[in-house]
Amino acid sequence: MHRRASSPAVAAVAVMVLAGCGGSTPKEAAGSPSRASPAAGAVPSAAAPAAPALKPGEVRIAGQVDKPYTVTLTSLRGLPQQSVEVEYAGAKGQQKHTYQGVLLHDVLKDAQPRFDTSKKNGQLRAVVAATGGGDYRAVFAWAELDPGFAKSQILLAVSEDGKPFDDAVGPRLVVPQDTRGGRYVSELNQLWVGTVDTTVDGAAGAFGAGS
Ligand SMILES: Nc1nc2c(c(=O)[nH]1)N[C@H]1C(S)=C(S)[C@@H](COP(=O)(O)O)O[C@H]1N2
Ligand SMILES: [Mo]
Repeated sequence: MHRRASSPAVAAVAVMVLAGCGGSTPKEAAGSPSRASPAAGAVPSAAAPAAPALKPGEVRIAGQVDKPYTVTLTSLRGLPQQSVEVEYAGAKGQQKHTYQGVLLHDVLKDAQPRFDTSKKNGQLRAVVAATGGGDYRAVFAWAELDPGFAKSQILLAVSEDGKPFDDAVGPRLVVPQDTRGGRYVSELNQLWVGTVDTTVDGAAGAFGAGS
């Protein structure tokens, strides 16, 4: 059995798509009895359309994409599977597991991210924010999860060491290139894809453009 209780905050998290990640969490929170986070302070973006309420175990893929959609462990099991053996350090020491699941890249590209095609390698400006139980969140650069760019096999895992995750708990992100477990987001419920537009010292990064 997976050791994390399913979060009661899943539905609340669904309306928090663009809200900032509020409270700070200790680096190693594995010993804490509950990872549920308060929804207070979360301000839904005025621009965001009403978010559909997520059922336990559902993962919403949205953000700057043309086809937002929802996956579950059941739908993920119907897709091509990969298997990875990984090792990572966590609060409980060194972990070694075999995970089976679907490439994160496969799942995200089906949502048709809106990359900035007016820019060279527009997809390299994109990021993915993965949110799990307790509003735990980690960010990825698109290039780290795109097998066309990096030696990457980031998965939405459906099972750990041959044991399927509970349907109501949902998939776990598996990040073979990471040596620490921090981005192995459990009880995954949101994947937000977006392009980063930077403003530094009040200016867009256009210096040298056209030269
Ligand atoms: N939803 C969620 N996922 C999480 C965390 C968390 O607090 N909440 N902690 C992370 C951290 S810091 C680590 S080290 C690993 C621990 O994974 P393990 O339980 O397999 O050792 O889970 C990661 N995934
Ligand atoms: Mo950790």
